[in-house]
Parts: sequence; C-alpha cells; structure tokens
Amino acid sequence: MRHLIEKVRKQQPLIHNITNQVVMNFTANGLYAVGAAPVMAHAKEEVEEMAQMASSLVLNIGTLTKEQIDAMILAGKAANQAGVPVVLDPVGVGATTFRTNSAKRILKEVNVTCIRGNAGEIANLAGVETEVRGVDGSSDTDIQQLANLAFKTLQVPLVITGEEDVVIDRDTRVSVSNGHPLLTKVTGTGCLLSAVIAAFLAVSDNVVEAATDALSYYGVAAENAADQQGFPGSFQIAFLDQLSEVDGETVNKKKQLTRSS
Ligand code: ATP
Ligand code: TZP
Ligand code: MG
Ligand code: MG
Repeated sequence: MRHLIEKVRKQQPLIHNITNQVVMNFTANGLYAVGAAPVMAHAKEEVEEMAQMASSLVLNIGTLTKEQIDAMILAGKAANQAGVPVVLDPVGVGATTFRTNSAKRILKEVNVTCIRGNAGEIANLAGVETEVRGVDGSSDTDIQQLANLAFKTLQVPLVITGEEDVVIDRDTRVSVSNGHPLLTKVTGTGCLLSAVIAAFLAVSDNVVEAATDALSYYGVAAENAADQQGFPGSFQIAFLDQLSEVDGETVNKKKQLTRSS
C-alpha cells in the first residue's frame, strides 16, 4: 500500500500550531521538510478563524499560560465545529499540577482526535502517577499495558512514544520500533512528531493508519540521519534533510510494525 507521506507531500496541508516557545522554529522547519505548511497563531482574537481554515490543529502545552490554554480551547472548539482534526501534546503533564489540570481541561472541553506524549505524560494524564522530570518522562509500566490502561481511562486514540512507540484505538494496537536514541538529544523531536501526526491526520480519516504512517516515516528518517551524523547538532540538520528526502517506498521497506487487536 502507498505510504501516506506521498499524500501529505501532494496535498501540503496547513497545520495550525498553538505550541511552545522552545520548539516553534524547529516545528515550522520540520513541517516544511515534511511537505506540509505551518502556521503559528496564538492570540485569542484570531485562533478560531485560523483553526477553521487549517487542515489540522496542534495544541501543545510546553510553555503554557492561563491565557494560552483559554486560546487553545477556543481554537479546539472552532476546529471541532469545522471538522478539523486536533492533536494534543500534553508536554510535562505530571511535572506540575497546573500542567496536569490544564491538559485535563482541554480534554473536557475539546474533542481531541489523538493525544501524543511520552510514557510518563500519558501515564499521568490517565491517573497513573509516574515521575516526569521537566518534560522528560518514562513509565515503569510495560508500554503495551500502559497503552491499554490509558486508553481505557481516556477513551481517545493515543500515541505513546519512546524506544518503542504504540498507537492505540478502540480495537487496534500497533507498535512501531523505528527511530534512534539521538532523537532524545534534540529538543522538540516529540513536539515536531505531534505536528507531523497532525499533517498525516489531514490526509486520512483513519487515525491509527495516519499515526502509524507518521511514526514509521519519522523513525526511518531519524535512522537515515543517524547513519550520516552521530552528534546532536549535525543530526538535527540531517534529520530535517531526511524528513524532506525519504520516500514512501523506502519507509515501507524499513518500517518495523507489530499489530495486535
Ligand atoms: P521527552 O519529553 O521525554 O523528550 P518527547 O515528547 O520528546 O519525550 P519522545 O518520547 O522522545 O517524545 O519521542 C520523540 C521521538 O523519539 C519518537 O519518534 C520516538 O520514537 C523517538 N525515540 C524516543 N526515544 C527513543 C529511543 N530510545 N530509541 C529510538 N527512538 C526513540
Ligand atoms: N521545555 C518546555 S517545552 C520544551 C522544553 C524543553 C520542549 C519539549 O520538547 P519535546 O519534543 O517534548 O522534547
Ligand atoms: Mg524527546
Ligand atoms: Mg514532549
């Protein structure tokens, strides 16, 4: 089957990002490399209009403020009305009460298409207390078990990332083992991945298929980049290059997926 990256490149979806100050530039460049078009718009005066004209919306709470969460909820509701997919990246949930409560407030008020976070963030969001050190969190719980448990509580399609990534929806669970440890040495690789998933959701109604193709593409691009550059600084550039370079056929050959239901 043709990989969805080809469709993303053809359709060049516009991705509206309400995201954190650390990763804005990397996310915009990353989305261009993927073949999508980025826009960052945060003001409450314009987010509804922007979300409705976009192909997907990303809500990322990495450097949240009360005003920004209010704007995210306005944007999220507008996206829901317009049928625009919404990805939530619950950065640092579990590290502070404000983060945890804000993510829960978004989930209560907005119909989120998919949540993408590391194991620690997803565990905390689902009520399983786990240490999150700043924005870095893992979980002692087995990732497959965590996926089942978190989906049962949250009832929203989930993408849990780490050495092994898991996508889970009501009756499907897929693991993706592509990727490279250098991704953890560059800030914003999780945040950009959430935006890339949003770009794939813009070209497919099937959330599991969109997220799985986004993960395999992203992971294979990272593997190719790491073959060329072994240090974080040069890896970051090689990774952007590979996001624009790698084709669907190569990803289909190199992808490592395990499906269970
Ligand atoms: P953190 O905040 O802990 O850095 P994150 O939100 O940045 O988490 P990650 O879990 O680091 O997100 O996932 C970002 C990307 O890095 C994903 O594509 C994931 O597959 C990949 N990744 C993370 N850890 C590893 C690893 N040890 N080996 C290979 N790939 C990894
Ligand atoms: N601090 C607040 S947001 C942020 C940091 C370091 C970026 C987190 O990016 P990622 O993709 O979760 O590593
Ligand atoms: Mg990371
Ligand atoms: Mg993150």
